[in-house]
Amino acid sequence: MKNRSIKSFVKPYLWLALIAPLCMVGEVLADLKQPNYMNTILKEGVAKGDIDTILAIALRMGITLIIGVACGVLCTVFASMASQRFANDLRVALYSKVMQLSLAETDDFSTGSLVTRITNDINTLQEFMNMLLRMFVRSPLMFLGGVILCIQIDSRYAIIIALALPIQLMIMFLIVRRANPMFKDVQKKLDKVNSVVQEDVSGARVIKAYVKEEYENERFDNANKNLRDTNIRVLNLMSLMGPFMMIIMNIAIIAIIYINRNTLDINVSADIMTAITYITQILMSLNMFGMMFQQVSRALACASRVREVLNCPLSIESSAEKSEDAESGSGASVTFENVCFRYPNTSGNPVLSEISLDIRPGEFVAIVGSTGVGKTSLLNLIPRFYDPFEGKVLLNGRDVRDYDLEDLRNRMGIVLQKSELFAGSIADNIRFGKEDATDEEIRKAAEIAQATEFIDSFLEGFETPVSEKGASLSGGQKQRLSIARALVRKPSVLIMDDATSALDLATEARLLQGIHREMKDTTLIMVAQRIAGIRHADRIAVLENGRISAFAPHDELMKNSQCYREIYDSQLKGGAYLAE
Ligand code: TTP
Ligand code: MG
Repeated sequence: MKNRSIKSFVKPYLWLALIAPLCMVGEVLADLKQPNYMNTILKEGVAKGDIDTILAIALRMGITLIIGVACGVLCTVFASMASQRFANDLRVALYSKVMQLSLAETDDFSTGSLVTRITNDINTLQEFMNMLLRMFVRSPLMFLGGVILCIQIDSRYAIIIALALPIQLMIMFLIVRRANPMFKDVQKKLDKVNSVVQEDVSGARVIKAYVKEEYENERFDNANKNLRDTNIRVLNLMSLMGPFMMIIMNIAIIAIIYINRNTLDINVSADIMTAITYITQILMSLNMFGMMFQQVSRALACASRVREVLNCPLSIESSAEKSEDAESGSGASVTFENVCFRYPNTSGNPVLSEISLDIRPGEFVAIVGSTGVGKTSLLNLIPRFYDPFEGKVLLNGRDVRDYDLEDLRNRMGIVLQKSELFAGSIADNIRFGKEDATDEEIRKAAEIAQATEFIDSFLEGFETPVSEKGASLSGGQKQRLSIARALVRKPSVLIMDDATSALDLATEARLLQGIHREMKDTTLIMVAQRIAGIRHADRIAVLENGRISAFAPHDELMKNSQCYREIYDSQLKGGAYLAE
């Protein structure tokens, strides 16, 4: 995938982005003209008591005002259209990139930070663009226009401006320089707040179980306080700008009056008023510069964060080619050739070393081993959740890296160790495995997964709503739905990671019989803790210290593998499972 700059997202709306500043020019010209009219009213009208002139100029003032306001409204409309559309496109692109990220990258960014980037950071960019199209045009124009028109009234005012500007600029520079790093900090603190919220909301059950509300509240409070304090510090700093401007402005007014101290009549007063208005405009627009710098530094911080995700290289990339061989339904062979694997950004002993396995199409292979030995990691390599750093994984004799990623994963039914369901009905959740599955297929998959019994006991059957993350179902029910979701796609390879742990032995046995009967051709790779369920597997791989120590049918392993025998003894002879 080629890298995209943030600028490229502005391109489609360039014409909107050009019209908006043009309208702003109109508004500024109108605003600059007003003090001039005021001056004429005072000099020609009020001083000479000429009501007609007053009315005529007032009318022109009114018209100019209307034109100004109209230009202003149009500018706002175009600027909003451009910035909202730009932000929308960027958000969509960033979201789809986040969906593409490999697990290694999502782990790295953290969920909270990804959410902040998609929401808050892009919002900031949107506000910035809006401001860019309006204030960034308004301030310099106001400034220039004000300076020129003010000096036109009396060239001596140039001295006042020349004295006031450097002081104001200096103050602004000092403030902005201190504020800049704080903005980066604010975004980071926001990440933290989002991370805590995310973790706590999704882990609410555990928090309640351990009565950790207080502790978690504190953790959230801390994150939140941090954010608040940083925000307040920045705002305090920025708010210094206003009072400073007022002081400078008042000194400037005194200076103007001082220059005119000997000739204070109505004509001069009119000039003074106009000059004060212009000076105010000049200083105000200068103040806006300050705000703009602030926005620029905020936007830069956010842009770099968005870019980081947008152009993050994918560690798992799809190979372009689609392969036509073997339609789903018929089993596929899975081969591990000397695979070594360790998680990205970790060091030390690899999780898996020199794994070689040759799983035939349609075979039922079980993987056993003590907890934490790397069973899940081994399965993760087949759908390319991660890539091995040495060796190859092959599907139907072809390196999984040579498959189109979507095609590769579509050939598999994967039941993860932790069941994840989504909000929706039971049928929706099963249909997640195959979008166009008929009701018939869904029921069939549920039947094999031994789920119909409990589904039918619900009043609404397959239409029973499942709450977020499947919270409304029992662990075993969730597992069976996850299995049905994998079965409905009639995969070539069915991967089950300890997916029957919450089922009793009899249900597990019926499930495996069902799969064996209905999906004879499917290759089944199953991690299990309990030997009772998998003793009839064609072959069983024993994983020890990240290596395969034996790979044979049950009877043979009983004779040859000490590790296997130990597991068997601990479970059966020890009386842990009396079902045998
Ligand atoms: P797993 O492969 O998860 O071990 P397992 O599936 O055999 O364990 P269980 O029976 O409990 O399900 O983990 C192997 C090692 O890899 C373990 O030390 C933890 C580590 N690991 C990571 O560092 N990152 C990961 O994302 C995972 C899944 C594991
Ligand atoms: Mg596991």
